[in-house]
Amino acid sequence: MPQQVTVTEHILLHQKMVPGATGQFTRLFNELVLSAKIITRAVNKAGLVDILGFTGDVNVQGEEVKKLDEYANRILIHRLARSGVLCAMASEENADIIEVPDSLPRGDYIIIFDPLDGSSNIDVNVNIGTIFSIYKRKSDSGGPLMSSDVLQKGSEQVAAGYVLYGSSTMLVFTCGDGVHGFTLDPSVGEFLLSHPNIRIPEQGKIYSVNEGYERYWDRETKQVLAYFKSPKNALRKPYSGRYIGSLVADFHRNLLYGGIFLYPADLRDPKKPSGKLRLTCECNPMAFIVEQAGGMAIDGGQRVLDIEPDHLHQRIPFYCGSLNDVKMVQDIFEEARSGKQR
Ligand code: FBP
Repeated sequence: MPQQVTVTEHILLHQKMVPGATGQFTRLFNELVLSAKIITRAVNKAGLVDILGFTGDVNVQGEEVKKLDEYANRILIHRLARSGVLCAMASEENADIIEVPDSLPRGDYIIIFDPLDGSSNIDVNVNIGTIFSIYKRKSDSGGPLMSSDVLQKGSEQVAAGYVLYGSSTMLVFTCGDGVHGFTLDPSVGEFLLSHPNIRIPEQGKIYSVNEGYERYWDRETKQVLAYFKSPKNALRKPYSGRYIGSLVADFHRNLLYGGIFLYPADLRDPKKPSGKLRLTCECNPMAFIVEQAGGMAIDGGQRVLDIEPDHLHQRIPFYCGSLNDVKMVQDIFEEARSGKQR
């Protein structure tokens, strides 16, 4: 039986390769891993305890808050604040930056997270996830925290990842040295390396989009979908359509099999002209992971990781996955912008 590597071992090995590493990152990651285990326990027995359904509150996104979402958010904020290495946090569920209490030691790291992604699937036992994105503050440690410390471009991430709560619980992340997947072995309570150096196939065969919104898309976006459904595409046959409705689950499948996830801008809600997904806590971490795995992520024009966030809950159109597929989307939009006819 090959020796199995735990996630802590992997992080310690990575830390050795970082000049001047202080161990702060390992402590932060350990609290993230512990939070994932606590949330997994609640997700696994959700139907047996009073944790399904709504809390009755509405969050900063204008969405009704799910009890499990609120629970996961509370666990993450509590555990991460006790890592002793953070100067700030931000969550999809909280309107503003979450300060670390004065009573607790602080450090130079910043973490942004979506505590429970795929909230529409929570009550029906379909895969959901937690997404995280880690930065180092830019301003002087001794001085006041600046909003620019939290609103950094995705290309400044030092690490990003997700936990997938599915038939097994997986932790997939990058620290800028490739993408690695760990599976939780409940019998030992450890995340063990199961998917080292994940590479996304350059040519995809799956498209993931909520086609129910097609009538609200512009002409170019409809052309993009027509390409993936056409037998004249690079695959010489229509791609297979797969959509779970949890970004983490759709992304994970496409990362392993090859494909593209699309959440276009649409005209449904004038208040959300740029689509639904959040740049800082959903798109940036997935873009960092997919690029580290050999893929690509754009907002229909530019590289997601080059976008300067202008506020914490900014939404963007999102196209993410296999290199050839996302490049094709970029070409179709560029041609449309240059007035060329397809
Ligand atoms: P939450 O983080 O609130 O769950 O929102 C994000 C999300 O659920 C993604 O996981 C998923 O890809 C998308 O919204 C589904 O949206 P829709 O129901 O409009 O297809």
